[in-house]
Parts: sequence; structure tokens; C-alpha cells
Amino acid sequence: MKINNFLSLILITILCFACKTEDVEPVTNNNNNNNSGTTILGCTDATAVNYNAQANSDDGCCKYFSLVLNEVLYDPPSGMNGDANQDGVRDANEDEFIELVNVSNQNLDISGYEFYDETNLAQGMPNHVVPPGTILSANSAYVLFGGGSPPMNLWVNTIVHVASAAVLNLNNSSDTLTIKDEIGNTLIVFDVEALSNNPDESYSRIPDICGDFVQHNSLSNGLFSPGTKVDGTSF
Ligand SMILES: [Ca+2]
Ligand SMILES: [Ca+2]
Ligand SMILES: [Ca+2]
Ligand SMILES: [Ca+2]
Repeated sequence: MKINNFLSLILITILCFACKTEDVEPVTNNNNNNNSGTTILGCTDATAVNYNAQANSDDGCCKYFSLVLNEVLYDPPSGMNGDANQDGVRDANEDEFIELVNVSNQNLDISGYEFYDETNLAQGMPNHVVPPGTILSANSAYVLFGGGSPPMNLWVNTIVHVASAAVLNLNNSSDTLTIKDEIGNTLIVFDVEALSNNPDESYSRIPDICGDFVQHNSLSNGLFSPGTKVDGTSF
């Protein structure tokens, strides 16, 4: 019995030491902005318009201007596949569109912004002027079609307009789109010629916002996506 008691004492002692060795040391968390240890991708530069205070890993996509040209359809496909504005008619001019995104964290007043093709820029006559009171919410899209009657209820969290004065008239072989603000400062210049291969689909930044312009269907995501990311999801 004495030996058994002695062995029990040793066993209890060992178990107690084992318990102590399982004490968990406090985990050192090197992440500045969250305590979960998960990686949150985003822009980590506080001077950028799309700064993400929650991000702890930079995604290489900091932006310093609010408006980003994200997609251009200058060559609507033939047949009803080219009815980009979904008004039931395929028209080579009316179904052209451009898609802009307010990538900043704040609403953006784009009233009075002017859109020109090369011909109209030379004449000083915008193809389109954004009407007064047009406020583009943070992280939402603005789509401008060449013309037609797009059913506005199809777009959520996206402002859709048709060109107010003349179709966009983006010549497939060579043209330049110019966007100015309400006081005439040039914001965006997009040269179609570098991409002028009559693709029968749009050119989009892929990945959206951050990437270079490539043909929209490069990743089998369809021919165009006015108002959404290439995969059809919201901005
Ligand atoms: Ca065209
Ligand atoms: Ca159409
Ligand atoms: Ca033109
Ligand atoms: Ca799109």
C-alpha cells in the first residue's frame, strides 16, 4: 500500500507539472488594425482616396483620383448579343458604353462633367454633359450609353445615362475619349486606337479597378458588364 500511495503521489505530481506546461503564452499580434489575425487586403496608404483603415495587407491598388474608367464598349457585337443597353435593339452607336467607378470612400458630385469623342473635342462640343444633381455614391458605377432607351430598373446602385447631345461615336479604328470636370479640367483620356482590333466585346480592367484593359471575355465572363464587375457582382 505504501508503494502504491507513493506511486500515486508521483503520478499526481507529474500531472500537475503537465498541466502547468500547457499554460498558453499570450500571442503576440503584429497586426495593427485587427485582433483576429486574419489578413485583410486593401489600400493601406492613408493619403489615397480608397484608403481602407481595416486593411493590414496592401493590395497594390491605392487610388489617388476618385473616378476610374473601368470598361469601354466601342464595338458592340453584331446581332442581339450587342444590345448592351437592353432596349431590345442592337445599334452600333447606341449600344456603345463607358463605365466609370467612384473608387473613393466619399460621394462624388459629377454634375456638369463633359464627355467628348475626338471629333467633338476638336469642335468644343461635348457629346454628353452630366445633368445637375448627379451624385455618384462611394464605390458605385456610372454608365453612359451612346443612346437608346435602357430600362433603368435593371440597374441597382448604378447611375445610367444616355449621351445627351450626340452618340459617343467611338470609332473602332481610332478615336480618343476625353472626360472633363465641370470647369473644364481634363480628368481622363482614353485612346481607343491601342485596342482597336474590333473585338466584338468590351475592354475592361481585369481585375476590376486595379487591372489593365483586356478583352472582357478573357476569363469567360461574357461580352460586357455595364454597371457591374466582370463577374456580374456589384462594385
Ligand atoms: Ca464604335
Ligand atoms: Ca440597344
Ligand atoms: Ca468618333
Ligand atoms: Ca463592368
